[in-house]
This record gives sequence, structure tokens and C-alpha cells, in this order.
Amino acid sequence: MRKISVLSILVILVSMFQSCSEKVETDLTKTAFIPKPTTVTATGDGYKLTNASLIYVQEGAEGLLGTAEILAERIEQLTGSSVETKTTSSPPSKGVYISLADKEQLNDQGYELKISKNLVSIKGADAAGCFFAAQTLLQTLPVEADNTQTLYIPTGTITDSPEYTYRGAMLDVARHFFNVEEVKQYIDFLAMYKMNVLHLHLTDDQGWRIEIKSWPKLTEIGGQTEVGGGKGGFYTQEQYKELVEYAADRQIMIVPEIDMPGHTNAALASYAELNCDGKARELYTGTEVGFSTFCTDKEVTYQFIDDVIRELAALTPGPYIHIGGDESHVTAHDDYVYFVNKVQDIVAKHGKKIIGWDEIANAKLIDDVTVQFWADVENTTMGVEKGAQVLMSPAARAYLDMQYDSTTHLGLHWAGYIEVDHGYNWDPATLVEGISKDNILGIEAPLWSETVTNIDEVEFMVFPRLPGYAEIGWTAPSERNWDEYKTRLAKHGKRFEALGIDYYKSALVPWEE
Ligand code: TNX
Repeated sequence: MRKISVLSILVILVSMFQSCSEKVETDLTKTAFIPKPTTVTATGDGYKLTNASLIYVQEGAEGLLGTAEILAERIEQLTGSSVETKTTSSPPSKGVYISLADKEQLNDQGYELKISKNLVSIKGADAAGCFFAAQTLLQTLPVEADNTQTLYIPTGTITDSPEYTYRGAMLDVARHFFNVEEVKQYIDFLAMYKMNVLHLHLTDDQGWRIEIKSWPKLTEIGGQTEVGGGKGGFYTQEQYKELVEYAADRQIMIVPEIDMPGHTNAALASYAELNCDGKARELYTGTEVGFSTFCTDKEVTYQFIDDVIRELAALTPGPYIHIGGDESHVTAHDDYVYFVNKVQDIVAKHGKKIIGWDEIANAKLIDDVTVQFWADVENTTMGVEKGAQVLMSPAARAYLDMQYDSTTHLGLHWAGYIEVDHGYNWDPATLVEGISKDNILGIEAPLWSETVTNIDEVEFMVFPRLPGYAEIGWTAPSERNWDEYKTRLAKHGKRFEALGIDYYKSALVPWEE
């Protein structure tokens, strides 16, 4: 009896000494998770990370190995020792174990993460849930470590699932081109915060960025410049597939957009026959909008769109193709409606669902259309009346290309300035009268690139607003408030720095030194 208590005192003393010297955090509730999980309970102990030298994946469960590998890679970086991943038919008692929960136990994309002294158990509702759990786990780890340090993960249980199933960001690769490596970095940013959709704005007046084999001049001519007259660029279909796969490994679906009938100057410059007057347009490198249109009453226009959508659908495992439809200021209203109606049928014929900017609500809207609210409430509510779902991207709240304030050296401000609090402080389900949670598919934060030319500039506009949009999409509105959020966000500053992310150091956030 006596012996045991002396021993336990010793153990306590040693562990206290350890916690002082290594600053071991054993309270899981202190971790600054973004997005904020549904529940976090702490059990006050620590899982020694070196025990993670084995990551097990449930045998026969599909899509989990990628998560194990991504986790292993990060743990190797931190600990300096190699981590093995393998499948197993029986749950281990030590290490990290990734498995699927019984379907009824958890909501879609949800997970339970249980960290105990010897075992870290990840149970996902699906492969996505497992990946998101791994992202949560990674946020418990230090941003940097030297290999001699012993790292502990605080023990406890997290249960979690998202408010919206669609949580996205858009990247405009048309105004300025971003190459494969840059897009992969953008994907990594989304993945860190459990976002699961990357919308690529692939075509606009200034550039056509996706190879279409049946219409090669789109990229040979239309892909050769960008805003400001730079050399532009495009993705070959092989490169595009590589992006789709890279994203899928991170549970992110790519939604490709072909913007039409306006925003089409690059295509109109590539093929004369797409113009009503049969004359090819000059390439365009300015930033005006609303001056171009496909010829809506020519048969060749629809042959062209059929080919483009057919090739794009074949590259797209996800269910959606985005048809743009915004700011077609030089297309007559009736022509616009006729055009959007025909294009919807083409997309449906190729087995995909439609997303379009809110103007498309002026057309008939077939089943399963999603209207992306960016500016016009009337259009959007009309869309809802016609049975559409809504994707929430209110420009005044969610546009990543809006300046933070009047001194921001990049960006635009036609929809206002969006400081970090203003970007965070809104609820998709109550922002617009007549649009409620039942109508909403999810949220998306678009980054237009008229003023954004390289990945450093992307980082500056995206961080630190992106984690806020991720939280809006993930965490119930009753659990969100700016004053508490900003203290969690403050702790991510070091994360951004360790990752080399150039971020806007908003004075509203109490960044940690
Ligand atoms: C409006 S948002 C546009 C884009 C511009 C953006 C700049 C939308 C559907 N159309 O063409 O790039 O503003 O903020």
C-alpha cells in the first residue's frame, strides 16, 4: 500500500517535472480547433506521439489509406522518425487506428476521435469523416518540433460533424493563371480547414485554361494571355486529372466552371464562328466585365458547348458542372433564357448537375439545379421558388478578393471592405430573407484574380479569412461567436508562419507573439 503511494507520488512528480520542462499540454479542450468541433471532452493525460510509429487502417474499408499516409507524413516531419501504415483486420491496442463507424452512428462526414494513453482511434462516418478527424488530430500537434522533443497529444474525445455538406472556395485561374503546383497549395489550404469543394473558374474573357481536344485553339489561342498581358497558361487534360486526384486524396471535389454566355472573349478570340458576325475577337487583358457573349442563335454554339461539356464531364468524377451565367450584359434577356435552358439540357445529358451564378434563375431551371447567390436576392429567391438549392457566396461577406480595408494593397471593394470579423460574423441561414437552411446546399468563398497574380498574393487575401468561412460551413451558428473565435484564430498565426503563409495580420485578432 505504502510502496504504491510513494511510487505514485514519484510518478506525479516526474510527470509534473516533464510538463514543466516540455510544456506538455494535457487538456484537450485548450486546443484552438478551427473549425470548432461539436463536442470536446478532456481526460487529462497525454498520448506519446512516438507511439504513432504505426498507423493501422481497417481492412476492407475503402479510401482510408490516403488519410493514413497524409497523417504519417506529417508525424514523420515532426518527429523525424519513420511511420509505417498498414491494414489490419482486428483493432490494435496501441498506435493510431483509422476505421469506419457503423453508418447510423454518425452524421455524414462526421467522426469520433478518441485519444487515450496508448491508442488514437479515428472512427469516421465515411472516408471523408476519417480525413477530417485526421485534420483535427493534426491541430493538436505543435506547428514545429525538433526531433529530440517528446511530443504528446492531450487525451480525450471529440465528436464532430458539419453543419453543411458543401464547404468550398473558388479560385479564378482565368484572370491570372495559377499553375498545377499553385493550385495544389490552394487545395492544401482548404484541406487544413476541412473544406471539401474547390470551384475552379476555368474560363473568362481573359483566358481559357482547360484543354479541350475537339477545340484545340481554345488553349492555343485563348490560353495564351491574362490580365495585364502576361503569358497566361492552361492545364492539359492530364494535368487537370492530376489536380482532381490530388484534391480527391484530400476529400475535396473539384467543381469546374465554364462561364457563359458572357465572360467568353477568350473563346470568341479562338474561334470566329462562335461570334454572330463570324469575326474572331482580339484577346483581352483588361478587367472590364460584361462585354462579350456567345451567339445564342447559332447551331455551332451548342455543338461547341456539347463538346466542351462532354470532355469536361469525362474529367469530372464529382456530380457538378458550373455553367457561370453571370453578368451577360450584352446578351438580350430572351436570348439569355433560351441559352441557359439549352445549356442545362446539355449538362444533364452528360450526367452532371448544374450550378450557376444567381442570374441563371431567370431561366426555366431543370431538377437539381443550384443557384450560387453572389449579388441578387431577387434572382436567388426566384431560384428557390423554382425549386433550386442555394450556394451561399454573398459578395459583401464571402468574397476573398474584397479588400480588408481601404489600405489593402490588393483586391477590389465594389462589394465593400471585408475585415476578418465581418467575413466571420454572419449566418448563411438567416442572412437573406426567404432563404433558410433547408434551401442551402452550403457555402463558398470565391477568390477572383483580377488583382491577384501569384500564390503569395493568394495567401494574403485568403488568410486569415478562409478559416472563418470553413467554420461557418462546419460549426453550428449557436456555437460561433467572434470574440471567442478570434482567440482561436490568433493561435493559428504561428501555424501560418510555420507553413510560410503570407497572411494579413489584422489588428482585430490578438495574434500570439
Ligand atoms: C463579379 S461575382 C464577377 C466577376 C468578377 C468579380 C470581382 C461574379 C459572378 N462575377 O466576374 O471577377 O465580380 O469581384
